[in-house]
Amino acid sequence: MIANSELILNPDGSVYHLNLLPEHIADTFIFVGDQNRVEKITRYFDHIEFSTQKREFKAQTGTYKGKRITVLSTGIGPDNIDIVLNELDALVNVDLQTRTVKTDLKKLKIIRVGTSGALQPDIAVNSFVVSRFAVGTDNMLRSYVLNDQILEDLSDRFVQHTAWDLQKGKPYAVSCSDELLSWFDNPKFKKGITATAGGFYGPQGREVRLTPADKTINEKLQGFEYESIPMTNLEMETAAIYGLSALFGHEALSLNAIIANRANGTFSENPEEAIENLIQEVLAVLAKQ
Ligand code: R1P
Repeated sequence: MIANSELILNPDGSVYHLNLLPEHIADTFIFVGDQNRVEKITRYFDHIEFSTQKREFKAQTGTYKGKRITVLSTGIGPDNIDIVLNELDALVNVDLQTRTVKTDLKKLKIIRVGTSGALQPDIAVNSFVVSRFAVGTDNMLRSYVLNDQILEDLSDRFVQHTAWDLQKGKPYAVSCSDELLSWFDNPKFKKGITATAGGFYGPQGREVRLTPADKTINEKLQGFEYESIPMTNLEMETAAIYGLSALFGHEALSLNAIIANRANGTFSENPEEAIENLIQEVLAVLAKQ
């Protein structure tokens, strides 16, 4: 039995941070970072059956062309992904009355619709990237016992290529879901490796007033590839989503609209339009599944 302190439930029985009950969620999720992006997606739904928000976690469940989907904002960063994946998994795979893990485990399908900075100069702002692999430099996943879905070879090569300072912890590498990737295997999505950082400024090599420990990190990331797939972009959630999904047994895929290009210093003149275009693409694909 899982103790009250380990899996915290609200007085109405909902999970502590997400404020959700099992009946509130679909098996298919769209994750977004920004809570204001949730309604940018659900405004296209046929019908919204449930909405809630606590802190940065806003959830709406409804149907799009008859398909039941939950759209959930995760806020920024891998620490939030730890909360989101653990609480969603508990909603489907823990009997919240008896506080025991169910024997028949459910697999969720999770698609991130995010924004990101490109690392390669030829990846234009306003284009889309799909993350074939993700490398997490954030350490969150290292708090768990890992399994063979963590790609040690990719991780080792990344450490070697970047001369990674292991005092910062060893980066972890994970694959996307092959099934979900097959849904988005089209030329509109550049297939790449996504680096996930545990912060926005220093952890992504940005220098405003403080000096990043590795000022050349982005050049190193730009030069990294694995199985002839280049490292394409840098953001703050994908590796954490892939890592926890791999450990729990859920299917995950991350899609990002490129709104900045870190290699040539450009920023989209209309990031909202870029994300809107990505939303349209994702909904069109989901409607066919
Ligand atoms: C940083 O501004 C945030 O934007 C990106 C990063 O991953 C980080 O969460 O993604 P979202 O637009 O999905 O939040």
